[in-house]
Amino acid sequence: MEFIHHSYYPGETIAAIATPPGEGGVAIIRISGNLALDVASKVFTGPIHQYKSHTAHFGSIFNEAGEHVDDVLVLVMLAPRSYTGETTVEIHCHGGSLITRRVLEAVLLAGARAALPGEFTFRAFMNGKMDLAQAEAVQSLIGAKNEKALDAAENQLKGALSKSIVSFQKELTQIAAILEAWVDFPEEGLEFATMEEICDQLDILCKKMEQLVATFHNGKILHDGLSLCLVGSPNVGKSSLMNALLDKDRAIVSPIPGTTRDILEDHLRLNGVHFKLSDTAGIRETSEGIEQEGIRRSKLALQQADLILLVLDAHRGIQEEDEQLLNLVPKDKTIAIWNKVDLSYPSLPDLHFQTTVKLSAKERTGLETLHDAIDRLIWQGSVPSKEEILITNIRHKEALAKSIESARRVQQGLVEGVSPEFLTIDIRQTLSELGKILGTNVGEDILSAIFSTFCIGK
Ligand SMILES: Nc1nc2c(ncn2[C@@H]2O[C@H](COP(=O)(O)OP(=O)(O)OP(=O)(O)O)[C@@H](O)[C@H]2O)c(=O)[nH]1
Ligand SMILES: [Mg+2]
Repeated sequence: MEFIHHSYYPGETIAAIATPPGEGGVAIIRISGNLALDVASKVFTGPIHQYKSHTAHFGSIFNEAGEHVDDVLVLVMLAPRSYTGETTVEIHCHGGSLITRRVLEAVLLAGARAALPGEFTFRAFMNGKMDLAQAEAVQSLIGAKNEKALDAAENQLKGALSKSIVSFQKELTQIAAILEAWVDFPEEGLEFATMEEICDQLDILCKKMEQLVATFHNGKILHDGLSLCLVGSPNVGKSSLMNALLDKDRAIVSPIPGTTRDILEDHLRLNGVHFKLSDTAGIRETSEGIEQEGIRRSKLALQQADLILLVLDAHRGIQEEDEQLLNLVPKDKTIAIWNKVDLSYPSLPDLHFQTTVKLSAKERTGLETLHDAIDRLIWQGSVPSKEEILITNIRHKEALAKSIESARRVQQGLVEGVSPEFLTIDIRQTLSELGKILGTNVGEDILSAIFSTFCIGK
């Protein structure tokens, strides 16, 4: 792996196209570093060094050979008032991919180095413009697939998560100081706080951290979305329901059992959550090779799904193939669906699922009830509010979990009368784990792993 650190010299001037590839109205080439103005002045016709910070100027770009490349708008942001904290020049040119590349080439020939993925945000982090949790929020913000994920990313970028981590650190630092005082001055140390007081304080702190970790369930749903898998025996109407949920004619529907063979996937958004919806081959005993393979894939998809929609035919009632499926699906993540209720049906047996929904995929009735049932099952009654601080990142979750573990060790140690010398080690450990979330105490490998997932130009 190429470590972003290896090519990092503070202030070195970097450049990249910041807008997505392809044609567009405008494209932006971003230049950041100590020599940003010098580099830009070599390619731009106006007196860049004389421009005030945060002003825009019209002019032309010429390349090294003196050829006119494009007429552009140039934006100057002087250090430290820029995204990276360094002097930054943005060139807004016409949005054709060829023009944009030519402008970038001219800028690189004028002395800038091509930026690595995420290098602008990396600079912002290195220059103290944002901590690591905020830098990661930039990526989540760009990648947010729904409104709730966007809210969570915005909160994180504004520093809501960072603030709670800092407040945990403050409290722990105080406790660490008291424990260290005990080590150095066993007599006077006890004047600062009693052991019971520290135990209580640690307990409250751990509970707060535990509450934050518990938001990861919801945070992950918002950040990554969920996989939702339609399963059932042949002909019960899985593909019809796929089409009804997507509100388009996505899958082939036919009265012949065994129509769907491959797994069909599509994206679905329900109440602000992103789902990967899969339609699968109807599961039954068969000797036909292709169908067997389809069924093998269905069973695999069923195991991997976050949520299962088990489709049953209300008109036909439960048959042996359905019985087998009813035993196969994990009940806690399955919604049972009686389909075809537009036809006549006998009284339906209780299947002992948390949720059972009656609908008609063909007539598209009862879908609202299914939406609500999905919502209830995923949020387990606690839909996150707009302001709630959510952990959406596994790295943060793990660091918090380790912090709690070592903080609880300190608490236990106090109860058992362990010498404070040993406890200070654990409390330092807690602080260091929390620091990882904000980006202190993290190694090059972690930084590289984080920033390499960014796009070039961000
Ligand atoms: N009356 C009625 N017919 C339905 C309904 N849903 C599906 N069907 C019919 O049932 C038949 C099978 O539907 P599909 O959606 O292809 O069923 P499937 O479960 O995907 O079947 P396989 O892919 O073969 O496993 C078709 O003739 C559909 O028109 C419904 O809600 N009501
Ligand atoms: Mg089908």
